[in-house]
Amino acid sequence: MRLTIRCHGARKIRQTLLSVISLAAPFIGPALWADTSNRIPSLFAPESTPAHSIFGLSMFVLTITGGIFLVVGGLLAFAIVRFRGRDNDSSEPPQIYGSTQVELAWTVIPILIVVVLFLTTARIIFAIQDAPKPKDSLDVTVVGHQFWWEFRYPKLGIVTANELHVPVGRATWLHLLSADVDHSFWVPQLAGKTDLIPNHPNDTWIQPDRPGLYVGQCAQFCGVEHAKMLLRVYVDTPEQFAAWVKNQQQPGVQDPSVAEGRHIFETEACTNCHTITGTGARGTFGPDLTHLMSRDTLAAGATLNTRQNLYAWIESPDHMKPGVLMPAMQLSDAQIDQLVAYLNTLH
Ligand code: HEC
Ligand SMILES: [Cu+2]
Repeated sequence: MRLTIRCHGARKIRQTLLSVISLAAPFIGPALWADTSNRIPSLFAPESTPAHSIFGLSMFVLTITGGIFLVVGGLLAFAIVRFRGRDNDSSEPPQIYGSTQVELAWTVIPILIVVVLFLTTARIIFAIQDAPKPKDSLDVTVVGHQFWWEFRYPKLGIVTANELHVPVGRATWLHLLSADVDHSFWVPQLAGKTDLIPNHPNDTWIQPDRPGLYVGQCAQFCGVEHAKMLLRVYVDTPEQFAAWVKNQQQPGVQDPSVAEGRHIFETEACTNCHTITGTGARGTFGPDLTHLMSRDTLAAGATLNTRQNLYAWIESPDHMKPGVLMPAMQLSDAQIDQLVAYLNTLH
């Protein structure tokens, strides 16, 4: 080993390090810690049972790897400064060939560290996977579609889309399926990622501690609109949840003042892809629209559910979500107006 690094002094290194840190800080800081509200999908603010143990494990791994970084970086910096080439010294440093002690140390210590990391990770994975399902847990079947989420509550007779409602403090068991390609269910504050794979059902579960809105995202690339396949989980108080269930179980309303719009809906191809209970529409290719107005967003979080956005969506879905699998239906402005008036009654 021969050290020939010529360095113009520790001052220069210190200056460079300081400028790198001060440049990176504004980006790293807010991304990891600034957020304590629950609107950012942050791994560092767990609010549900499996997410707590995943957070604990990440902290443990970060501490160990951070310690390794400090030791290795410290020794490296020390060697660079202490053994740097000096201007008045052109002699060759001592040449050392092999050292059983050092080689044993840098083989055995990393093996021990890897074994510890492996065992802790395996223990947490199995504890989450093998957790017994509580008797009072809520069952939800999640079906991934290009590019939206279908949520079915088989025991409650509810079908909805993109916005999952669950009660606080109770376990919700999620049975994950896919209608087309691979997707992945990921709400970082609630649980780890679990993939939705065609013909291979997976299960995961959440037991949130606090009511609120928790956001997530499809975490497996599934096509052109993967980025706009967002997830919203509403953790409701038991009363809110009961009221939500009661509303979802109602059949679609039949408001005679919007009969025109309903007629357009029923005679255009909308019915091939969408369901509205209480009408002839039974399609399952797109989201169930029976209680469309009970949702805050449209098209898997792509935009807010407002009258203008609904109009723009029906006029040209591709405009809002390029590559989406709902076609523009070539309707007149008056027809879209009537359709939107009808959809606005679906609470
Ligand atoms: C070929 C099938 C198809 C047809 C026909 C179709 N849609 Fe869609 N629709 C979809 C799909 C798929 C989505 C989900 C798009 C996404 O989020 O990626 C969707 C989404 C929607 C949404 C947003 C729902 C939500 O909860 O986010 C509305 C509203 C809607 N469609 C209304 C209509 C109306 C009104 C018509 C008739 C004029 C219609 N659709 C015709 C397939 C279709
Ligand atoms: Cu995706």
